Amino acid sequence: MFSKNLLNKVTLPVLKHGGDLLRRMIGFQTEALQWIDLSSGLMEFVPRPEDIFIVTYPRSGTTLMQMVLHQLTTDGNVEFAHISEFSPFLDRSLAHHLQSASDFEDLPNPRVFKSHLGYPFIPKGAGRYIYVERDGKDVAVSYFHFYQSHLGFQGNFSDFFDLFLRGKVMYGSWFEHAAGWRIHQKDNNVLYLQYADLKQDMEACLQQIIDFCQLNVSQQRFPQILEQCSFEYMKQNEDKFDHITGMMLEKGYQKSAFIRSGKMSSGKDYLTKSQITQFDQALTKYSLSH
Ligand code: PPS
Repeated sequence: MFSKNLLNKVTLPVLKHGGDLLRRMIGFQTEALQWIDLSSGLMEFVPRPEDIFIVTYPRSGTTLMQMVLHQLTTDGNVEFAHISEFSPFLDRSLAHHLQSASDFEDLPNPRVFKSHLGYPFIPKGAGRYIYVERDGKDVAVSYFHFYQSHLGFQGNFSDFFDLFLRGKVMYGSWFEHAAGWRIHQKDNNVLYLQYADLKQDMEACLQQIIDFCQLNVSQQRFPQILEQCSFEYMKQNEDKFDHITGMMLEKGYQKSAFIRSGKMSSGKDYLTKSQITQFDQALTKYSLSH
């Protein structure tokens, strides 16, 4: 009884606080390491004049813009496993070692990248930047839901909003991000769009994007593009766009591979003779020693 009481009163709180502290230290180190990996990846990145960067603060219409660019640079194809195949998430790929700068060398022109980087950090070259700004209050709400559904955030909206206002969220202050890009909205290589305009007048935005990227797309294709970029279409095909599927595929995980074949004796057919011998030897050794 003495030891159980001691465990409850002393050891558990020490373990808990020690664990929290360790978690925070590891979190801090992980973030620092990701920043180092991202910075070195960005230094190795070789920009091309044909590059198109879709840049946003998170939750501002990035995925919609990726789909728009995919539609405008293909014949309307939707036969992809995930939109990140077409436009990789530059910062995440580099920071998490999912892809390296040299992997991007294999992509055909125009390469289209998704990024949430602030203006000072985005690779500079002769390429084009499409920045989408969304009402900051709407971003806060969308980001709060993302933090809850994808990042295990336990607090309520008020807790999140406080962090958001102080820029203590991933990609920092929305105010700084938007202001940093807004200064460059008139630059020749920047097209500055509003999420609200994409919602209210996508046709006009399509034309602006076509002109800005010097693409050859006739207006006859607009109805199909509008349909395939609609909220309803993308919601119905969510696994082609969502964060988790994208991340899993980038990490090399495969879809529909968990409930795989469910057959007996497939090991015998799959293993080579030498692998079967190795297995049998290990089994014999294990049986002898137990
Ligand atoms: S992320 O995680 O940063 O890549 O998110 P992002 O794609 O930038 O933004 C997600 C929000 O965009 C909405 N969304 C759309 N709106 C209109 N039309 C289409 N087709 C579309 N696709 C995605 C998505 O629902 C998120 O907004 P909220 O307010 O959370 O619904």
